Amino acid sequence: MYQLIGAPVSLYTGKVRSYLDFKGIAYREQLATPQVFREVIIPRTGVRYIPVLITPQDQAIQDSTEIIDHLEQQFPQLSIYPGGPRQRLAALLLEVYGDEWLVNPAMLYRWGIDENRRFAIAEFGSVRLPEGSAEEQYAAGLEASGPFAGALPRLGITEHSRSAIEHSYLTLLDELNKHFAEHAFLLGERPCIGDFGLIGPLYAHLYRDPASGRLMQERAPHVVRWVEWMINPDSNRQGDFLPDDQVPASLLPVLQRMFDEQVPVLLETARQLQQWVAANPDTNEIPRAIGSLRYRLGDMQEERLSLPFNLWMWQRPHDFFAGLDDQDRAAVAELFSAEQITALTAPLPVRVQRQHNRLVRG
Ligand SMILES: N[C@@H](CCC(=O)N[C@@H](CS)C(=O)NCC(=O)O)C(=O)O
Repeated sequence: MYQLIGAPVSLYTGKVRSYLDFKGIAYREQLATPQVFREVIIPRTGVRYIPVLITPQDQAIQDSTEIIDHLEQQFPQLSIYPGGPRQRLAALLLEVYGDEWLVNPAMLYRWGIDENRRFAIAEFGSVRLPEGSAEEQYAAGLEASGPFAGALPRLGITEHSRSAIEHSYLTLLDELNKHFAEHAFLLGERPCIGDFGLIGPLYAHLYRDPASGRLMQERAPHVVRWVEWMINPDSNRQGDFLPDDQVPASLLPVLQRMFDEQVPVLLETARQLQQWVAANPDTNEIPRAIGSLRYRLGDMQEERLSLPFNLWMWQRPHDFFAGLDDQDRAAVAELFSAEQITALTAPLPVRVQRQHNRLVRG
């Protein structure tokens, strides 16, 4: 049987769990306790990330996207990758948006609101010290969560950027609420890879942390309904993507938001990676951060680290578009603006790949 190593508080564990449940794949969930880190995660993957999937053949896979793509090959029925070029591209983009950008509101709301912060600390503690008393767990949670809470400024989540991140998130909730009032999932009656990208932050943090959950209930009940279908899939609800490669108009503002907020960061990261490679011609492994950049939300600007892993995710929609024939490109151009396509096709002079769970030059 498959084993999913992760934790209830973990964003990317939530993404994979939701996928396993949707597919009806039998698995056992194992809490990523310190002992499991020591005995399994670190020796088997060489890194300290969750989730990790252990397959029945005893393969250990880290990274939610690699796990899902591995399982898609084993369980091709009810594919989460739509066949049509427009739907497929929208799905791949929204996975990148959820995985690599909505982490910002997720982190801000978790660590920037006392009630959520206390809840999360207790939850971290229950993973670190499953048998401990509430006080022992809280103390352990304080220590275990330190690096996560401490990462906010490096992600550009500061007092200066706070209200712009809140505004962006609340507007996104309104946009998604309108969409999910009409559609079960992003692209119709079946979740796509984009739904699984969004569910990470929108479940583990923004639904499950108590103050964020109340906010979502009050402001965006259709988003709550979507989260609940994502985390508790009903085997009777196994429909299809919308016909004729349709991407509903209600998703266009969400895609535009990604192009406005996140894509400039991705393109600047690609530029910095080219410089980094020129300055480090003999180094194959790419560090987690290669410098810093200014990002913009509305008229707010703030500094954050440039994280080349983002480009590994961005290569997916980028390469998908690059591989389309003229007819499919024309179909995509009916949905995406010329500016969006220019951004999507901006060259990626340095390719990245993952090798033994580390990012290296491709
Ligand atoms: N891209 C990875 C990200 C995994 C990740 O960042 N997991 C978090 C927990 S949700 C973690 O383990 N962080 C540890 C760290 O950042 O050092 C994936 O999709 O699995």
